[in-house]
Amino acid sequence: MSSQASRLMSRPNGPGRDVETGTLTRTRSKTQRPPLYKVLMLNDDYTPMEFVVHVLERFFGMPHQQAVELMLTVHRKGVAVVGVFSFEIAETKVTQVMDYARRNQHPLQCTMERE
Ligand code: TYC
Repeated sequence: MSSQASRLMSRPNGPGRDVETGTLTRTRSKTQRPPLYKVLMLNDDYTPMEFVVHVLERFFGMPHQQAVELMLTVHRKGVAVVGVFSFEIAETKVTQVMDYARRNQHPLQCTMERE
């Protein structure tokens, strides 16, 4: 059931005046946003730079030049956020990257954390 529907059901007389007490009633609608998750790429000493660039293009839809720059940020700093997603999408990205790295025998690590 939608949150709008449940709000209406919990206040069957609708916004306005309580039928018994005459009290004016109003419910404030606080819109809930789903939590977001950062996907992080970790540096290591063995994964080739070109492979990381390819991963950023393939799984994160990044243009080549942006992928090169972000790869170099990870290389220099040790870690960088490569995208922010809903839980399900972030989890899928992490799984795809980890599987792809493993299949290609690279130790590349990718994780997620709540924003
Ligand atoms: N440090 C790696 C190298 O010098 C390159 C690299 C960059 C590896 C980013 C992982 O997430 C990474 N070949």
